[in-house]
Amino acid sequence: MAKKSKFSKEQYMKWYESMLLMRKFEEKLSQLYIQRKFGGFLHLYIGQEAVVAGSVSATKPEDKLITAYRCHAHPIGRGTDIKRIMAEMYGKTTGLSKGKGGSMHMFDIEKHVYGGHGIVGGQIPLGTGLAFADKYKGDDYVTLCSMGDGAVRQGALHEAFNLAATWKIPVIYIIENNKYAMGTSVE
Ligand SMILES: Cc1ncc(C[n+]2csc(CCOP(=O)(O)OP(=O)(O)O)c2C)c(N)n1
Ligand SMILES: [Mg+2]
Repeated sequence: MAKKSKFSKEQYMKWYESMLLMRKFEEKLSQLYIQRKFGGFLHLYIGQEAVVAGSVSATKPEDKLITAYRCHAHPIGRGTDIKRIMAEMYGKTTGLSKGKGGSMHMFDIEKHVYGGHGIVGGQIPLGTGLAFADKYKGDDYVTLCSMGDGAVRQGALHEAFNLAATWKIPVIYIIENNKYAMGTSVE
């Protein structure tokens, strides 16, 4: 007999809908990029959608999200209008970052999404600082600071982890090991 899940059917449907929207949106981005409709970089989150869908449902809407350059799914998971994400891809002023960032720099402060960072590991001390601010102000929030496996060799990671542990900063570091540091295989 199948083991009964502790999650409701509605919850599973929410996760599925969220992941499907992320997937379809990025498949469209991929087509548009090949057609050279917009410039810059395009790093897709295809295959990793469950990480955002799951962590968003496990946190409060005010808890902060910060990540590297694979950042289209994070605002989608928080319910940002995908038109604003698309506008950002096209460099329009109606885009999430006023068209100044593009694919790697999606920010939606109202939804507590703090980017979108192109410097590998750059978001680690920044995310630690966001979480420190909450602790300093006495707010009961947590920051989810995501990074790729390729970011763990950054010196700033060790400094940030050390401070987070010493000062008991409310931050959760999520390391998404997709077996590649972008193009370089772990093997
Ligand atoms: C400080 C810094 N060094 C090098 C690069 C070039 N670079 C871009 S992506 C990347 C690999 C990152 O791998 P990972 O963190 O695993 O992310 P993934 O692309 O696998 O999601 C590197 C070295 C960079 N952007 N920033
Ligand atoms: Mg990686």
